[in-house]
Amino acid sequence: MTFLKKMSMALLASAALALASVSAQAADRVLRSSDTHPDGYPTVEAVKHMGKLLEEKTGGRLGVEVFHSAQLGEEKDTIEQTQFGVIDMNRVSLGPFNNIIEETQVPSLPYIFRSVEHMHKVMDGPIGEEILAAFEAHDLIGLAFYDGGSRSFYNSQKPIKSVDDLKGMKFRVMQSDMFVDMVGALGANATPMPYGEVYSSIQTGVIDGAENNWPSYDSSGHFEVAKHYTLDQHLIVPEVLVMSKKTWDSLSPEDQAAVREAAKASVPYMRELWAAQEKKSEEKIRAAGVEVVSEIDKGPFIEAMKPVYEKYVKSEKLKDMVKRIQETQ
Ligand code: GTR
Repeated sequence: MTFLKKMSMALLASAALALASVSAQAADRVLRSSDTHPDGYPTVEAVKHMGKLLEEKTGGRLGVEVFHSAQLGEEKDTIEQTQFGVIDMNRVSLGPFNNIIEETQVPSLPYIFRSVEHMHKVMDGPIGEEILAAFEAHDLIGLAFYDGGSRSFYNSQKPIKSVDDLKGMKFRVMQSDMFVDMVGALGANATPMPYGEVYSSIQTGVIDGAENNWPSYDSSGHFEVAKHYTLDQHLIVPEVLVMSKKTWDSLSPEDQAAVREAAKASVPYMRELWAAQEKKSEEKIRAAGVEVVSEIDKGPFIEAMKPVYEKYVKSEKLKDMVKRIQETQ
């Protein structure tokens, strides 16, 4: 090897080291947090912000590094890894928790919330705290809820203007039995599938479409292959930031309190980013020529969801929670 080549390799190696130390941040202990979304997405930025606050609160004892873009895997798998303590923190939709933690089914019920404001009111109050507390029995600590807007159907075939138009179509849903039944109740077929497989599955015609909010429809690129979006807004499902109980148990009570405070303090920041991103994504998608059906009678959609409530809201505990949510003004 020539001297010059050796020199340039040494330079490269030190540049890589410098990069690694920058991304590993200045904290003594850096917690690894997973997110399926790309860098810059509101959830990713909110957890980064939470990490900064945590570093300040703990005088540099703890920090957070966000592994965005599903670098650590798809949501269902990263949830298991977080339960095992392989991943310290995770920002996920409540959907993939539905099959594991029954309390998460309630805020994931179709049309349970009248509006995003109603969802905030519920999740910011005692019902939200009860749901966060339910994670602990499953080796996770629920820290805070983030926004996920409202989710609507998009597809590659035709504009959907009524429940009838959905008949026989194939949609991807998150890995939750309740969402499979939700799509079934509308007369369509559901395929639970990891988020990362949706684009190619629509492109190759394995499915006709999926359902999501404006920012995810945008950042996933799904709008490029599914150009019909119907704002039926069947779900206003919150997202959640959790910590592995293993990691939690290794922290001092003081640091545990700092984690909780930093997570809660990142919520208003997230909501601001979210509101701005929703607008930006909607503008971009409309400008790209997507056909958006926004005038739609939601009545028949809501009516069709009755069997889903009957099947999933069975125990007294869940019935009571649904009732309290409906009564929340
Ligand atoms: C997004 C959500 C992700 C993921 C995704 C999906 O809106 O933020 O956490 O659940 O939807 O549909 O898989």
